[in-house]
Amino acid sequence: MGNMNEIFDTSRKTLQDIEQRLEMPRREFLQFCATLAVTMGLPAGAEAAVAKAIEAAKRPSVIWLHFQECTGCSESLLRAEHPTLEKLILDVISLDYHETLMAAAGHQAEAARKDAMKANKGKYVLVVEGAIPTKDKGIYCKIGGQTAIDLVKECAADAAAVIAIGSCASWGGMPSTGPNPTGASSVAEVLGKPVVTIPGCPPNPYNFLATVVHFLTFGKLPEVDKLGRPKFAYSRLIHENCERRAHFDAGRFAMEFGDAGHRQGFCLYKLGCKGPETYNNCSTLGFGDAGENNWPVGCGHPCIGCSEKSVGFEKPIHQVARVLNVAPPQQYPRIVEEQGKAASFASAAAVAAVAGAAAGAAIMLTRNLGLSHAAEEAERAKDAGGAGKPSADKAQV
Ligand code: FSX
Ligand code: SF4
Ligand code: F3S
Repeated sequence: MGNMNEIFDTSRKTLQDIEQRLEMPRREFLQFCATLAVTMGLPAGAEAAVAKAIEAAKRPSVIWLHFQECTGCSESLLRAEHPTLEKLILDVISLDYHETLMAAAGHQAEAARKDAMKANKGKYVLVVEGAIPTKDKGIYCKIGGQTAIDLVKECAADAAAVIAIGSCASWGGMPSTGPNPTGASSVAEVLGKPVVTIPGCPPNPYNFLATVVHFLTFGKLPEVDKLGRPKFAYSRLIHENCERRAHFDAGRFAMEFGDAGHRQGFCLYKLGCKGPETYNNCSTLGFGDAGENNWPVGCGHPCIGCSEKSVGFEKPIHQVARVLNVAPPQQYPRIVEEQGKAASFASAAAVAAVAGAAAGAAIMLTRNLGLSHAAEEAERAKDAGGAGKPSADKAQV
């Protein structure tokens, strides 16, 4: 894998081309490639391979279907600067069918989709946004006279890859919440086979872009977990890398919106933050280009677990989360660093003992959080003249 200098030295011409095509300075283009490489968790220097793939690859044809959703996924992609979607459409992917963005309508639009599918048979990427209603033979969502069920099956048949973008397409999302009158289902359920999923309501556009660019760079989709989520984005809990984690560990919590703790940026766990049971990279990546801390918790709102099935849109927003992992956050300094020699058995054992004690302490802390939360609730109910019913929101470990 090359590095930035190699790119500058050997590919000056192509970088100039790309500079003109994207109307962006090459430095910004390389920064964009570096951001995507970091998002994908690739080793240092990989941005060169990403840059080469973007400038050299034949733009893959992308067919983008919309079903039961709010179009927030497309909206969030439109907010992805460096480069803007418009430039990506022109340079990185060939977006041949997208109902919200295409100029064509009616029969013209249908013809564009069919033409693109025929011309790129077996090579196009199908992106699906939105859940698919399956009740009553799928009559609750029809496009051009076809049900969403038929449309997704037809388009998936000859696709090189299928990507479900957003929680709706990934696992049903908001349209599938009880009582789910339309039988809203995920793409994988309707196709009867696994697909790559980029959950989130909306998902971070960089996770989608990084997935597509991985496909361009390596000719295959990134490694995914058992739910089809790219591991580079969804293998860590939000809680593990949250900027408020030190407050959680120290027991400093906002108890109400606008109280002193909330104003001081304390942990939002007791306001129902679902970061401890939600796998996503929101706490490390942020959204859009509006600056630091641009994500729900960074803005002072608890994570609602929008990307996590059985959490987002299912658990009450103010119910406290299950704490799935009590290990210290990644950014905490490591106790044993590899510095050319292996740690001794004794030091490894000492570390394990300390880690065990820390985990135990954290479990106790978490249990106590649940108890203290329940006690506070009961106290408040008593003050308010209620029956003092203990809260059902007890943290479970
Ligand atoms: Fe909306 Fe997309 Fe949510 Fe769903 O995002 S932001 S309702 S995940 O399908 O448009
Ligand atoms: Fe951050 Fe929420 Fe975890 Fe608190 S509970 S540290 S706010 S993710
Ligand atoms: Fe959603 Fe929580 Fe991230 S609400 S956007 S998963 S911080």
